[in-house]
Amino acid sequence: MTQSRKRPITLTIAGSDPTGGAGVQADLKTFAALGVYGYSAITQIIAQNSSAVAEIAPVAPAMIAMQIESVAAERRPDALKTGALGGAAAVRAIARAIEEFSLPAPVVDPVIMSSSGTRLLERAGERAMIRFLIPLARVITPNLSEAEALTGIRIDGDASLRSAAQELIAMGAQAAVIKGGHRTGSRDSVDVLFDGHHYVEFKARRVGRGAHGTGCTFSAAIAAYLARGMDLEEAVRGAKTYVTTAIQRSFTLGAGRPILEHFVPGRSTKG
Ligand code: PXL
Repeated sequence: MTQSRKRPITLTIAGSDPTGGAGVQADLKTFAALGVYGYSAITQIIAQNSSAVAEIAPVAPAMIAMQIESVAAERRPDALKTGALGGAAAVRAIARAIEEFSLPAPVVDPVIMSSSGTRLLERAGERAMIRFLIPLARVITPNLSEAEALTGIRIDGDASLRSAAQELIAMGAQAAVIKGGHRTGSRDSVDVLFDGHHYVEFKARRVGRGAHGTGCTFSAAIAAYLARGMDLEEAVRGAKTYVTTAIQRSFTLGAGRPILEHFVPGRSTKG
């Protein structure tokens, strides 16, 4: 047996989706598809399918922190992402664990609602995210409504979108990608990356019809590519391509929203 020191490891700190379409399960499939080893720390167990959330059982904040501590003690991950976190105490425990174990700056997917419309982060959790987690972020990846909720800026065009990105940097994130997938009136889905200096737009033809787990998969792919050593812009570009292909090949399980096909080719080379 060999101990693979070279194999990149990515950690997801997120909620469980038993369909496997979103949450921790989608993250682990994304990591596997993109050639990185996956660790996972579960924040809430969610009884749901691709149509609706039935019940949420939050994991105690100390237990979330202990999961992170256990895997980080084995070997420190090369990158990490956060997803649905539940409440303020969980957000705080996670931020504290990231600092205490000197983990890499996280890709923060500020999940507020499930794609079926149930709250996965309490309002106090939003405030805790602004106070404790956003200041640690390598990049934050809100959709339009999450960007509006976190910044209080109504996004109705390019200027206000850029203002919201600036506000997220002012909160302490190193970079922000605001996802334009939910923007209406365009044939394209345009994501805007701002690193405090430059704006970069990532455009893809709008595909699909509201697949389940696209945000989870996008942020997981960014983390996977960062773990493989890409710079942020390349990681975001690769993640956008990956998620677009996964949406194009999506399928349905039943009456609910489409499930992504995660096992599609990603970028094979560095940088
Ligand atoms: O896409 C947001 C999201 C995040 N995390 C979990 C989810 C969902 C959407 O349904 O189930 C666990």
